[in-house]
Amino acid sequence: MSTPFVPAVSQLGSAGLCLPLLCCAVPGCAMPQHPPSCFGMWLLLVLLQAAVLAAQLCEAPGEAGAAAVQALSRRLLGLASDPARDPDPSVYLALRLAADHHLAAEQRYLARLQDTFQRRYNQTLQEAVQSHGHPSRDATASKSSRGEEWPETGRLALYLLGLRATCPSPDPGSQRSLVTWLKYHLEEDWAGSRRHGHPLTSYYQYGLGILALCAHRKRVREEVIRRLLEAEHHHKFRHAGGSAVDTEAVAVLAFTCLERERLVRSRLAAELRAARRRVRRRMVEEQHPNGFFGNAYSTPWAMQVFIASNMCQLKTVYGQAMAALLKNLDAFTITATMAQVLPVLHGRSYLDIASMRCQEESDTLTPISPVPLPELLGTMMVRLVVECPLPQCPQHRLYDQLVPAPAGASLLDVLRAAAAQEPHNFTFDTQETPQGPFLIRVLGLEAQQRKRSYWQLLTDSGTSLQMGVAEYRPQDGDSIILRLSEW
Ligand code: B12
Repeated sequence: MSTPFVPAVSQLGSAGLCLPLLCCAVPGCAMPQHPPSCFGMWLLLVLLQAAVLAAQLCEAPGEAGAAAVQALSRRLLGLASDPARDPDPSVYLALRLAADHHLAAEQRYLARLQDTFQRRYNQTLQEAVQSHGHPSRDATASKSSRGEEWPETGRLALYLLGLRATCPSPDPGSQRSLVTWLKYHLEEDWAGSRRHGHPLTSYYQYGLGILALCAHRKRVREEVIRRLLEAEHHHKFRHAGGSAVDTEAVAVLAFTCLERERLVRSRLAAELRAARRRVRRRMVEEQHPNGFFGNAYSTPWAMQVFIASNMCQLKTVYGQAMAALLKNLDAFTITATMAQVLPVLHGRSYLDIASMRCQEESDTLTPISPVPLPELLGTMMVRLVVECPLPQCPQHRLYDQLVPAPAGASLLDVLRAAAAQEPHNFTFDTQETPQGPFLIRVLGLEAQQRKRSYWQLLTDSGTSLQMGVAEYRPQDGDSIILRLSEW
């Protein structure tokens, strides 16, 4: 699989690159004999060649790997072409970071994203303050089902990263107000973290916010960066029921960007470098024997850290993770997880967004439609348990019933079957998210963002499920626990 700008460089041939190098090696043949523009050209070529080699070293190896990655790219394009699905900036990023493109479809997807975000952020921050006395959060913040409002740090950050990956780059003037809004959301998150000990959204979104501002070469207050650094240092990324890998990786990408773009003073840069090494070491030490860092879905994020540090040549570590992903590609069935895995399969990290080259993008990708799952015959029996161990709950176990459902049904179908069965004593609600339907209420008890509570999905052995209700398919005889937990 080749990167889009390979031909331009390789046409110049290795001789073009080797001559100046040879010249440097010969006594008396010093570079100053060459005019500075020639040296600049030479340096550019070396850097380009290095970038090409880096992406090639990091991408899925072999013909079979390339074919599997292309099939996944085509499936994501198929899903992205469906106008019934809300546009998601991560999907656009995955399309842009791929080796092959469907430029017209990408353009259409961008237009849909712009429509969504521009409508949300049509007022400048200043106008919003003037008309409401404070920024009108209605237009810009996410609302929970009960109308609680939260900063939209992560989504806006992903959208701004998407704009940075657009070819040709959109007019910077049009992005100025979005950048200001992102700074505002990040500051709100930072203020929240001082008040509550954690950002209002999450450290994952906080990290994305810093990364996106950095990719746009915007400075972030040192105090805001230090908050993320301290959180990493004090192991605050891990939360109940989840691993820290995804968040650690996003934070390290942000740190690497700040260092690379020289947006921080040298002392802080040294601390960010140390954090990057610390996280990388931890990832290597904690890599599972099966090759994953954390689980299948956090592994692509960890791999981005190695790509961004030019360390995919750590063959045993990176190669094992890549092999594990290729062996488990069928775990990536929904647009959100496909979009997170595709960049690394192409050997790219989100840091490559800051140096996208628009020339010679290959435009041959064609979409394929999702294949419907084969229908299984018969029924299965699933035991459904609802637990509420928090102090505000009336009792610990609130529900425990056997639920019959069609074989192969998703957990969501099982919940629907439970709600439909006599004596109608089970109720639940979900909220649509880019990751799929998120379970927010069970038996009238709502998970609250403000209290950082959520409905955790577990097996009866207490293992947290790695998929959401629409994606997970229980087997006959399984027990599933829905537990109101804090994260
Ligand atoms: C933070 C986080 C959470 C927080 C979200 C709360 C919050 N206010 O931020 C909490 C702890 C509640 C959470 C819960 C779960 N999570 Co979670 N979460 C994440 C994480 C680290 C970041 C998400 C984020 O902020 N994205 C950025 C924003 C801009 O994108 P977004 O799509 O708008 O994000 C929202 C939704 O994604 C939603 N959300 C978070 N997790 C999940 C999981 C599912 C299945 C759904 C439908 C929605 C959802 O909350 C986000 C914030 O509002 C991701 C890591 C990753 N690689 O994506 C995992 C991740 C998305 N979560 C995952 C999982 C498995 C879960 C759980 C199913 C775990 C469980 N067994 O209970 C539950 C969801 C159960 C339910 N009630 O439906 C997996 C999903 C894998 C997959 N196949 O889709 C991920 C990828 C982690 C991983 N590496 O395994 N999660």
